[in-house]
Amino acid sequence: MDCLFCKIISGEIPSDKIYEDDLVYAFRDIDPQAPTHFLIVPKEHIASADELEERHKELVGHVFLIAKKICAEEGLTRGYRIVNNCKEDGGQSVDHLHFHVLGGRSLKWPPG
Ligand code: D5M
Repeated sequence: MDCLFCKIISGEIPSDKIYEDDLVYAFRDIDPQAPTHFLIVPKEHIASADELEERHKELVGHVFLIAKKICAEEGLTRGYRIVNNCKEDGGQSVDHLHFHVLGGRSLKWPPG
C-alpha cells in the first residue's frame, strides 16, 4: 500500500521516533506547530477517524493514554492538545489515522 505513515512505521521512510508498541507508533511532526508536536498513529492502516469501527475502541483509548505518558516525559505540565483532522473539511492531508499532540506554548482556540 502506498501510504506515507505505513512506510514510516515499517522504517522504509525515516522518522524521529519517540515511542512504539504493538498498537501504535509515535514520532515528531516534520512541520512542528508548537515547541512539542508529535503524531501518534495506529500501526493498523485506518484511513481516517471516519473509518473507525467498534473493534477499535481499545486502540483509541490506548492512543490517549500513550499521549498522556509521552506528554509527562516531555514535561508538558501546563497542558497540551490532542487533535485529529478527519477527511477533507477536517484538514486531513495524510490518509492514515493520526493524532497530533501539541504543547509547550499557550494554544489558541478556535482553530481556523
Ligand atoms: O497532518 C499530517 C501531518 O503529517 C502534518 O502535520 C505533517 C506531518 N508529516 C508529513 N510527512 C511527515 C514525515 N515524513 N515525518 C513527520 N511528519 C510528517 P494532517 O492532519 O493530515 O494535516
